[in-house]
Amino acid sequence: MAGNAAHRFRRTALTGAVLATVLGGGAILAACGTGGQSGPDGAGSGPARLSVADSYIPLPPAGGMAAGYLTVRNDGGQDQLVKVTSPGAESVTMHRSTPSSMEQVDSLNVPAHGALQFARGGTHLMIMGWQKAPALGDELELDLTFAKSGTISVKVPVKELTYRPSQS
Ligand SMILES: [Cu+2]
Repeated sequence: MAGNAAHRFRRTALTGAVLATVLGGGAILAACGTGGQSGPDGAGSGPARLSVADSYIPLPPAGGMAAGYLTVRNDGGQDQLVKVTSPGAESVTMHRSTPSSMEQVDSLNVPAHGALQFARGGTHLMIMGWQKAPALGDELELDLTFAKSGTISVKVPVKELTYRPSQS
C-alpha cells in the first residue's frame, strides 16, 4: 500500500449503518439494513435499492473549496439523502443552485425507481476544509447517509476542472 494520506482517514462512527465501499466506478448497496419486509408504509414503499455512479470532483482552483457531483440511482422505494461527510474534509454540504445564487439544503429526495442527480448548474456538494490539498488523480471518500438505507461510502476521483462524465 502506498503511504497515501488517504490511509490516515479516521473512521467515523457508522454503527448499524450499511457500509459498502467499492473502489472505482461506483458502489452498490445491498439493501440488507432494512430488516426485511415490514409491510407497506405508503407511496413508494419497499426498501430503497441505491447505487452511486458517475461521481467526480472537478479539481478546484487553489483555495480549497470544491464542488462534488454524483448520481444516486434507486431501483426500489423512496429514500432521502440526509447527510454527507468525509474523513478527508471538514465540511461537506448539499447545495441547490438557483438562477441567481445557491442555497444549502438539509436533505434531498431520492425518488422511487428514479435517481437523484447532481450536476453542474444544479444540485451539488460543497467540500471545504480539505486535510490535504486535492490533486488530479486523488480520491476523496464521501460517506452518504440516507434516511432509510444507512450510509454508502464512495471514493470520488478528482478530475480536471472541465471534466464531464460520459453518458452511458
Ligand atoms: Cu454551492
